[in-house]
Amino acid sequence: MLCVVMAAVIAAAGNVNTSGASAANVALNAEVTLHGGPFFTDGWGGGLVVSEDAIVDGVFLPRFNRWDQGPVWWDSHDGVDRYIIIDLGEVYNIESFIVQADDNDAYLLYYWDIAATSWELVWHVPNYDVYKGVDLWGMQTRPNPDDNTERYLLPQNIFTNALMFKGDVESTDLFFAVSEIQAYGYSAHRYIIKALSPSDGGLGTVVHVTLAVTVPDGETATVDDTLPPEWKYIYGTFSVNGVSETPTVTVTSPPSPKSEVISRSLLVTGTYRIKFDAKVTTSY
Ligand SMILES: [Ca+2]
Ligand SMILES: [Ca+2]
Repeated sequence: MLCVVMAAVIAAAGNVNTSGASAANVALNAEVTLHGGPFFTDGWGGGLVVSEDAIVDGVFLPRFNRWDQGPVWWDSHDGVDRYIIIDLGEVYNIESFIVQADDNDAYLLYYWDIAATSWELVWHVPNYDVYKGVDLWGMQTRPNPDDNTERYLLPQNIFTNALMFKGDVESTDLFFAVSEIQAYGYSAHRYIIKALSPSDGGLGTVVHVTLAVTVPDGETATVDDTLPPEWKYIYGTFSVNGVSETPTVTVTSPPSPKSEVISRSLLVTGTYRIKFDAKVTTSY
């Protein structure tokens, strides 16, 4: 029997948000879904129906644009709890936001706390019905209606893969609208790729593979172990910190020789010891 031990310590959290690197809008073209009740109904009449993708298309409407002529809008006079989910697709370290929404409402922007598995408020987007003594109307950007590029900087970065946006029913005329949500940050997800060596076993050998990975605070990882083509993963032998699991096993596409890739995502900070067995099925 042979053993292969590999260690991977991924970059410290502080290295993700390297000073000097510019944060990108990580919500751009993300997947948006509308929930809780009908949108684009009632209102003032004559409101436009638009794609929910308008919220993340990177485009602001002209300042003072009418609330129901271009944004995603909803009428909450029926008391139904509506909300918008933005699925970012992977985990990001986010430092700031910009929102363009109807002036005379406050809004609640939440993020999905991966470790706590709950929605947490990240920005209570202010009501700008009156801003700096001026009575505004229509679509207005927060934090700065005079500057669509100014960002609301969080007191501390968050680490998330999804956002939720709602109207604040305590501060509104119950006609809500949003035309743009931007989240500025950095990818916090690392891919750890390990290719095992054919020289670690001969024909018929069962090889025990151990991979040690430390995921620091503020990051997540996907570990991909690629077997040599001569090896075959032995099902039922995969464990993480001693607990049996079923990993994601994929086979690399042709051309031959095909290899198996054994994957596990690590979404919570910690130290992991991943073990599995493979058998050498072809001589080389
Ligand atoms: Ca937009
Ligand atoms: Ca309103």
